[in-house]
Amino acid sequence: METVFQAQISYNQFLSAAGTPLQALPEWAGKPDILVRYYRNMVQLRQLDNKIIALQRTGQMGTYASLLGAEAIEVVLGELMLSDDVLVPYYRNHGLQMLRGLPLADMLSYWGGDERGSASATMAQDFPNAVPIATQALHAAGVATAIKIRGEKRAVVTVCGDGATSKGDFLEALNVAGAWQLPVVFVVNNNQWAISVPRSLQSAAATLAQKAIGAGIRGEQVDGNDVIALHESVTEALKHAREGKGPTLIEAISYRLSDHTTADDATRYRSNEELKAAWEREPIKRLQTFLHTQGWWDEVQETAWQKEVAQIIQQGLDSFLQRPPQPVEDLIDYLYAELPDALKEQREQLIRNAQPGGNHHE
Ligand SMILES: Cc1ncc(C[n+]2csc(CCOP(=O)(O)OP(=O)(O)O)c2C)c(N)n1
Ligand SMILES: [Mg+2]
Repeated sequence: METVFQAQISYNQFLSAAGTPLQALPEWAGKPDILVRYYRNMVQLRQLDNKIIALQRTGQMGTYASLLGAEAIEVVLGELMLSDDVLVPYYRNHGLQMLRGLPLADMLSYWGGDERGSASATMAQDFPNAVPIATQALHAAGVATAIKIRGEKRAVVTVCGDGATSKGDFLEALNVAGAWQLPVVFVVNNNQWAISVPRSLQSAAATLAQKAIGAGIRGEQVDGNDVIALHESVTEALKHAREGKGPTLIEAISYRLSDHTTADDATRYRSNEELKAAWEREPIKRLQTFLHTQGWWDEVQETAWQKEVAQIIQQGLDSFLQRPPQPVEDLIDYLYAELPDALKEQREQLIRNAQPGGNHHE
């Protein structure tokens, strides 16, 4: 018998969990600018994440999907995607959306249940969050098809979770992206859990990256807590896409340090030991250690930045909390070009009920 095909999946890592280089670093990492920006952005996202959870716990925010542990993926994609590229995000990409210009108050509006948060002017090219699992992968393939037909040099980036890679939509998107050589980058945030389903039960495949092989596209694994490794992999994948050299699947190994959302309690299905071990590998501490060692960041800068971030967050929060409520008829107004009669009646009822003294039990 002869071997007709062989494949390998590589794993990319530069910084150990302890923040020490494991191999020679790329040239750009020999200077502080990008790495310090990564650090500052990650710190900002983490403080914001804590704040939003506190708001939810005090009844001022809707159900929220934390991005605790995914900060590195967010900041690297935010840095490397160009404004002309298109982001087709899922519900754990609000850090990335903000780095692409979504104002904090709009982001908070979305999570507060106000869809005006998805209609921000800065999101003219990007898609709104996909909550239905893996559907965004197909949307991304569609956008990439349009870009290819027009002959533009733009990349589409779509992100999903480990659980999403089991969905038909994801595999169909990979397949068409390979068949048509589309300018798209699929990033899998493999945070080891899909609500209460662990990665070990999700798929018998040794890596999720190898799903790329079946579709005939590039696929690799990268340490999703290591900004340097992510930067290298994403740079290469975006270059391929923009130059018409086809799609890439990047499996970023991370860990969901939070509950699935604020509606979940992860202590019911995963061990404290596992969580504790994951905190040893998280992305911020290791970069902080590296920056300290290089002399590029110190305690004084840390304190000043934490304080500045608190102010930025408070400003965004104030403008979110002061935003006049959405007109109640918005619930219906964007569903049809021509409103059916039954909904016309409901719309009037809604408006009447929303007025002070309206009969809320009608
Ligand atoms: C089509 C569909 N099925 C089920 C759900 C319910 N659901 C919401 S999140 C989730 C798990 C997703 O896990 P993963 O893809 O690993 O992403 P993560 O939330 O861990 O980032 C499920 C099943 C959904 N939103 N959409
Ligand atoms: Mg997951």
